[in-house]
Amino acid sequence: MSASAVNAVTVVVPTYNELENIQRLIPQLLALDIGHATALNVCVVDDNSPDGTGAYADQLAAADARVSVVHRAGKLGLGTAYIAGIHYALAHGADAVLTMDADFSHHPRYIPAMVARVAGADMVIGSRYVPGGRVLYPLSRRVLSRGANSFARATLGLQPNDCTAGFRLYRKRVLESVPLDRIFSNGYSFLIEMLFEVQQRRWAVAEVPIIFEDRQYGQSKISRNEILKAVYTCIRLTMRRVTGRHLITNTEFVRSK
Ligand SMILES: Nc1nc2c(ncn2[C@@H]2O[C@H](COP(=O)(O)OP(=O)(O)OP(=O)(O)O)[C@@H](O)[C@H]2O)c(=O)[nH]1
Ligand SMILES: [Mg+2]
Repeated sequence: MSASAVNAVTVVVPTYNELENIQRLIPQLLALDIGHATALNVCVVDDNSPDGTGAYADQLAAADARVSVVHRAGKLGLGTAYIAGIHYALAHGADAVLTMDADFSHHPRYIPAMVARVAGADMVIGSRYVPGGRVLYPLSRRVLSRGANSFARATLGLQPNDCTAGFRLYRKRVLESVPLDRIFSNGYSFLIEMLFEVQQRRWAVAEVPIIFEDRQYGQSKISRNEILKAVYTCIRLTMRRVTGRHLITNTEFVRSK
């Protein structure tokens, strides 16, 4: 599928108790140079964080029209936070949506390269597992992450090297082609299921190397049973693959528009 540069990127940042991080992250995002022809907006999706992340994001939004905040009543999970942010971004003029963690594991310094790369692709992954990419994590987490990736790739035939990364840039047409509200997985499972849907539609997925660093501020929110959910997601999607349910491809989708 032919591609072109994107004009308006919205960075969706799901947050739960990330005050110290968004104080640093959002100014850095707003200061990024992603090319003069491309606008960058930020959408924080906050789940009523007890540490006041949502209220702080509101202050930033009042000071800069490029920032907006989606408030949800309580901790409803990362997967649905991505979906809420994606819906908001598409309804407000984005032609590409970038998702990232708030805790600097996904460093904003990689965003210009991701935006440049999407000019020749439909989706770009900020990838730990391509040459030039790395993970600065304790060994146990590295093993877990590698294991999850290998499992998802082996069971679902996913092609990218990093299938569980939340650092992703999607073109609008990709997001519109996927039934977002039917994806019920959360956390890592959401990321696997979303990539499965994208690959099923044969969108062109590129990877840009990133160095993934452990968070410096705040605490992890991903629970251990995410691992079980991710395994279940792979089994469920494998069943779907085996039963051969027909899904329209990207070209059919674009033609039908
Ligand atoms: N809105 C919202 N954001 C969430 C939720 N759970 C996690 N997040 C955010 O999603 C991002 C990823 O969560 P992390 O806790 O960093 O998960 P992780 O990177 O696997 O864990 P660490 O490596 O320990 O940081 C962060 O920006 C979180 O604040 C949630 O239920 N709702
Ligand atoms: Mg993190």
